[in-house]
Amino acid sequence: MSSPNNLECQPITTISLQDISNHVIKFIHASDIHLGSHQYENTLRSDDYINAFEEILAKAIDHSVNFVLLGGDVFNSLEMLPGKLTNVIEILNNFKKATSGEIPIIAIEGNHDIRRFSRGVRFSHRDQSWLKLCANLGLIVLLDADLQAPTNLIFKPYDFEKCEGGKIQIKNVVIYGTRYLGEAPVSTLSQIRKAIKKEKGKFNILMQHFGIEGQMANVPGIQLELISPLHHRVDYLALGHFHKQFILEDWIYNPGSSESVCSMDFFLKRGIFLVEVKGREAFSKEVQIIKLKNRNYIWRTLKIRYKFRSKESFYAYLVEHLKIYFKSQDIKNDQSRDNFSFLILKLEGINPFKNKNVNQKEIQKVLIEEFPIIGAKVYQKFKSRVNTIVNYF
Ligand SMILES: [Mn+2]
Repeated sequence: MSSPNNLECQPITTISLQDISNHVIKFIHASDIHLGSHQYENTLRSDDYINAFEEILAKAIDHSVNFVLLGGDVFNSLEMLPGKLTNVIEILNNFKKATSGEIPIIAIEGNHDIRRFSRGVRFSHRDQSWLKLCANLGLIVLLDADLQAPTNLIFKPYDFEKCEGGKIQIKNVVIYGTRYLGEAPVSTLSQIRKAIKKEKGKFNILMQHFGIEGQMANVPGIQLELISPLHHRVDYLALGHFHKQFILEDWIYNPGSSESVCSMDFFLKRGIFLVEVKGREAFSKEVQIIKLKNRNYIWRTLKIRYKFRSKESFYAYLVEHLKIYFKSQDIKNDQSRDNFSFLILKLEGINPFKNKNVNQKEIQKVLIEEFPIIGAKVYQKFKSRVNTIVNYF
């Protein structure tokens, strides 16, 4: 009884609007979230990674996207504190509820998700991950190919009961993905290329976890010309791995890590992409770069020119130097802890002590007590003894 009534009540305009919206697809592409990371063994800092993940999911809701892509290294390692994992599961559960399960999160495993080591044990296979757990709980779609299978079976459609598969179609977008395939998966890439179907009216996305040579100095990656053949079948290559953001040739996209995972990351361009694909057969694409809030950092270099009688006098000297800097930047102590920065302090020049080394942990404690920071990393780049002697003479 109710359904004919409903049909009668449905205005024609709704149908035509739906028809148009079918040809616009929006998604968020993020990567390298490194959940569970404990940068500099700092507990407060570990929440920043979880906050970044929450921010990404909030943006997915704000922009009413059709799906979210996570290009690997979603977790930092197999070692994860139960409390942090519970947080992540809760966030995923809440997201699923808030979106009535209509915004799937589609992920692949990066090298960090499937590390071979845990608690000093080396595994012979990389076959377990927290992402698998999330997929088995029905909270994400985890894509992986069966590279041993014949070409037409390499990417099986995602099976929501078995929680596995290598591809998933959402409207007219087909998303293919595999786990991390090593530093140089060149031969595997041609296998992947052959297994991807290029069909009229379908926009193909391939999710991979590798870097491209030359995009980060001294970090190995695949040569761009070896990836180019993929473009015949792939409209959008969704990468993860390099923590620095890059876009190449209008089809290769790497958002960079969501938070900085090592000190160098603080200086890199990083964020997420909000992508809109329009069209039925010929597609047009708009990619917006979104910068996440992220923890602020302060980088200071201090040259030590003389030796100190006691560690107390050295610490007092450090605090004095930094106080001047904090004052000059108008950074006040009374702000909320959410706004506290992370301090990276590089000590250069000569070792301030005659017969001992600087105690990192003690300095960190002094600095955290004195300044509005959540943590501090102190690098010591003192001249070697030989150099010091040369300087003195
Ligand atoms: Mn990573």
